[in-house]
Amino acid sequence: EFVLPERYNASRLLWDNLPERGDRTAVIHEGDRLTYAELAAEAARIGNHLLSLGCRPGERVLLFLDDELAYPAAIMGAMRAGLVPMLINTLSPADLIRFFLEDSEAVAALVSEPFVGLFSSGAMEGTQCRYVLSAADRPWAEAPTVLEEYPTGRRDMAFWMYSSGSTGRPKGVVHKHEDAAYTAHTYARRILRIGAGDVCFSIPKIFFAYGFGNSVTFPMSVGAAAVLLSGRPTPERCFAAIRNGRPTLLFGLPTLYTALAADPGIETADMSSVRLFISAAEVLSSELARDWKGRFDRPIIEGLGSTEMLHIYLSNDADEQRAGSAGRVVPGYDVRLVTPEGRTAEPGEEGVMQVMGLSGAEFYWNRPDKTAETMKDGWLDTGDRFIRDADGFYFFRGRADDLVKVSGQWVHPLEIEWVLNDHPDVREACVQAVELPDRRLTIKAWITPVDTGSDALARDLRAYAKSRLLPHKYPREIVFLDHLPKTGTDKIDRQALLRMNAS
Ligand code: 3SK
Repeated sequence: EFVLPERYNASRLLWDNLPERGDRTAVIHEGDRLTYAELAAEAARIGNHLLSLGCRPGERVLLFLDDELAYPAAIMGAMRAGLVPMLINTLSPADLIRFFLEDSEAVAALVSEPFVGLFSSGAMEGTQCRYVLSAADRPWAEAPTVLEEYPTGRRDMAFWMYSSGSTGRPKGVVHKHEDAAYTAHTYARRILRIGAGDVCFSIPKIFFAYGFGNSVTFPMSVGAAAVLLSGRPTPERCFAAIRNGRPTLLFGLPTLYTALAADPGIETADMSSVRLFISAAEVLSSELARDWKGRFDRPIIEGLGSTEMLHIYLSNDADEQRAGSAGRVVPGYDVRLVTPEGRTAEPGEEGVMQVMGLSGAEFYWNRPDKTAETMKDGWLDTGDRFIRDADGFYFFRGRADDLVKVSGQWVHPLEIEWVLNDHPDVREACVQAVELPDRRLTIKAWITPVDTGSDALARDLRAYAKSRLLPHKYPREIVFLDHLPKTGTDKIDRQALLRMNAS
C-alpha cells in the first residue's frame, strides 16, 4: 500500500536515509564517492545558498548539469528549500535554453563546468535569471549543512522536466512531490525489486526522466548506491564504469545496447556484477535481446514509460519476458487501449494507449491547449498504438499519427523498420515516409550496415522486407550511413534525418 502524509516533500527520499544509513555510499563518480550523510550535507548547502540569494519557495531553478555529484544534491536541496528544480537536457542549444528560461521564469541556474559559457550575462539578459552558479566552483561551499524542510504538500509542484514531443516547442511537465516516491514504490520495488545492496548505473542521464529514477530516486528510496558517468557514454567509457563500479542494475536504451554489442570491448566486458539489464524508450530488436541473453546469460528487461508519467508503467520482469513486447502493466498503473470508435480494445485488437497512475503530471506549464488534448479525467493519452495479447503483454504498433498511404495503400513505416532491424547485415535502421517532388509519399530507410552498404545489400533488404511483410511494404529508397543521428536521450533523431533528406 502506498500512503504518504498530506505534508510531504520529495527530499525525504534522501533525508530518510540519515538515521540508519548515513554512512552508506550514495553516489560514486570518477573515483569520488559521497555517503548519504555527505550527500544530504551538500544538498543542504545548495538549498541554503539559493535561499540566501533571495530565491523564494515555488520559484524555478534551472539545472543544466551533467551526471556528477552535484546533480542529485542540487535536486534534493532545491526541493527541500521549497524551490522547483528543472532538469534540462545539456545538449540544448542557446536558443532553446532561452526558451526554457522565459517559459519557466527561472530565477537561477546551476551549471556544469563545460556549459558555463552558454549562460553568459548577455545570454541571460531580459530573462528573470539573476544567478548562474557553476557546479565546479561550488559557491555554496560555506553554506550551512542543515536545512529545514519547507512545508510542501504531497501534491504541490516539486520539479519539472521538458517533454520534447514530436512537433512544436517543448512542454514543461510539472511533477508533484509524491510522484517520485510513487515510481519508486511501483516500478523500482515491484519490477526491479531494488534493495539497499544494489548499485545502479544508468547510461541515460539524469535530465531524462528515465535516468532521474534510475540514478537518483530509486537508489535513494532504499539506501542503494548510484554510479554516475559524465561526458559522452562511449562503449569504452561504459565498459570502464561497469568494471570499476560493479553495478547490479544496468539501465540502457536499445541504441546503447546496440552500440555496446557492436564494440570489440564486448568480448572482454565483465558484466558479472549485473543482476538485471533494463531497456526502455524504444522497441528492442528481438535479435539483439537474444544475442545479449546468449552472451551474458541474463535477459534485458524491456519497459516503457514517459516523462509525463515520470517512469515506467509497462514492463517485462526478471521471471517472464516476451520478445518485442513492452511488457505488462506495472502494478499501481491502469492502462487501456482505445479504438477509433472510442471503445476499449479487446485482446489482439489495436488501440491508442491511455495510462493512469499517481505519478502522472496533471498539467503542462502554460499550455492549457496541450493539457486538455493529452490529460483527460486522470488518463494520459500517449498517442502510441498498441495491441495486448491474451496474457496481458503489450506490443507497440507505432504512433497514432504515423500511418501513411504509399501507392494507395496504408503503411506503418515502423513495421518495416522492425523487420530491417532483424536482418543480420543491419546494425541499425530507421524507416520513415518522405515526400517526393510531386508531393506523394514514399518509404525511405536509413541503414547502418554491420559491414559495408552496397547495391546488392539494398536489393537483399528490399527482398527481405517483402518476404516478411505484405509485398507493398518495403523501402523504395535505401541510404547507408556510418551512424544514425541521435537525440540528447540517445533515440534516433528522426527529424534530423528528414531535414537531411529535404536539403
Ligand atoms: O521513454 C521511456 O520509455 C521512458 C521511460 C522511463 C522514464 C521516462 C521515459 C520517457
